[in-house]
Amino acid sequence: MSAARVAASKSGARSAAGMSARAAGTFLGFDSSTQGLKVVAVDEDLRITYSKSLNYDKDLPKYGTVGGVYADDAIPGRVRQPTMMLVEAFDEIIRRMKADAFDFAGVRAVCGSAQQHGAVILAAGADRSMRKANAAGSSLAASARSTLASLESPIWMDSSNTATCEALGAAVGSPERVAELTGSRFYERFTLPQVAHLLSTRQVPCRVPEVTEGARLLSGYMASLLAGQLVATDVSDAAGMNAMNLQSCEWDADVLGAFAAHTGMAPAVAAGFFGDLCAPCSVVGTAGGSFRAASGVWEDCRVVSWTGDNPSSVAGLRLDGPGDLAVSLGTSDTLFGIAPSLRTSSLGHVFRSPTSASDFMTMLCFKNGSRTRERVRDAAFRHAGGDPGADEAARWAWFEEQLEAAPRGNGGALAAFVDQPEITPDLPSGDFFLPAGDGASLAPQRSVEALLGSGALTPASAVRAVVEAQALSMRAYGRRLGLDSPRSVKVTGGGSRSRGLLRVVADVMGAPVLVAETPDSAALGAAYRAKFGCAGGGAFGDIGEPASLAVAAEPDMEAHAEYERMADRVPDLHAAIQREH
Ligand code: XUL
Repeated sequence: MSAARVAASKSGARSAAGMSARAAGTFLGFDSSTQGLKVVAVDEDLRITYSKSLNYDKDLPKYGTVGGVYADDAIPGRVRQPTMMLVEAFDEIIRRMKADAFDFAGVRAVCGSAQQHGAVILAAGADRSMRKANAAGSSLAASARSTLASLESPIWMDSSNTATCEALGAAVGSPERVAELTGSRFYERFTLPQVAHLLSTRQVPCRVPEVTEGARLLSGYMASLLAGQLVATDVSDAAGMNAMNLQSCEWDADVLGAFAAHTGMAPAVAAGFFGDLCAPCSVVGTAGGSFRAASGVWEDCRVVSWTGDNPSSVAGLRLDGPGDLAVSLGTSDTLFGIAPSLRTSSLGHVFRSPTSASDFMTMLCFKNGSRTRERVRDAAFRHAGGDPGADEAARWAWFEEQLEAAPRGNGGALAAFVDQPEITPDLPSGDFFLPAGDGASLAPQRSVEALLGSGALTPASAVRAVVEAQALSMRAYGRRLGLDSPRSVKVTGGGSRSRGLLRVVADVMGAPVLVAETPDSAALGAAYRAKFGCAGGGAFGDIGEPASLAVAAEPDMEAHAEYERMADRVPDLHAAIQREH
């Protein structure tokens, strides 16, 4: 008899309730994102039975984050998150789930996703101290505390390490070569260049293994937290580290050699610095003592390897094959799909698939997503004399009206709105406007306020310009990576609530736009992956058919032809911006 059954027979009424719930079976998916933590539960038929979310700024105010992060004005490009905030969010959400009488005893497996690339830096003896705290049934926060060599995690928004990327690039070879090896050229936000920078600038002690034991992706660390010990990292998220060889799914010897040389670490130590790797959706453990004590899950509840939010959305949106594209409209906007063939490039990324050991996924990430839409919306709203006390719902309703009011294509003018230095392609911060017409040059005004003030933009055309600029950029660069002839585009993330925006995406991509039942496709994908992990083999599709996605917009092919001509000019606009800076 298993330990779990023994526990069940000893605990009377709870065991009876627990066993019936277990027979029904629930699969739990978390999404530890930049701005908050979400959870979605599905039943055996993949129906959503529960969801909950919390927001770091509002629900864990003692950390004083803005948009979930600390942006450091003293060091340009530096963006961090307090690691303990990410961890405490689990204790908090579990408390709230229990207050809702969520039936943890029915959970068969748990999986999750985390914002990609972010790292947790481990203190010496991390695994031992995590196991010890779990044996004592301490809170998840207490089990994490002594595992951390740094209380802050570098995250995907950080771009303070350009010099380190250049040094690593010079050591390994051209951007194309690095992309061939790892799926992406060295990008500032990727884990290995982030960690190399922290160690080489001594922001984190580089005494390995005496003081610092290693580093893990946020996804791998969160899975460890639930399992109560350090567990292996899923290859689908490890591909976002610039450390793994995309073909062999092992740490790449050339890249780790450059990492060791850059940080002064012994090569043998560097080889073990990022821990073990595992195939997608591996069962990496069962619920640890801290997770069990906090929630009441059974000790045979499986923990399935976590992945990144974008790969998890591939699972949540059930992308089936080439031609099935997805757009995620969140803090960053991403365009991704199953790769038709393995084609790497120095712009964009190739990851291992989150749902199959043999496939790949292709992705482009645009740093300027929802926050940029909001900034342009607010500037246009102010300029139009909108009520400064208007809430978010009223502002978005106004945004929708303005989007409809401006003519499609803004008469052929192009724009780029850049809060955070953009990476697809590299663009400096600023707002840029290129009027229509041959030989036109960039407007001298470099902020949306100044463009509105000069009359180059009206409130309505500013709203349309930001939506079209983002969609056209996806189209222009997506075509280059082979994401060119979509059958359909599945849209997820907060931005998928805007009907007008979905229509622009349909017209720009020239394909029907589908939206999911929940905008939380990453958490949903994690719940599906939890079920797949339990199945122990077969194809992802075998876990069952989820509710079908609804068609939210059909493309107007005349509009599409117009947008195709505009998309052809987008790289020229970006080249002009780069030339002038
Ligand atoms: C993807 C990326 C972002 C984060 C956001 O490469 O950096 O989309 O995953 O959570």
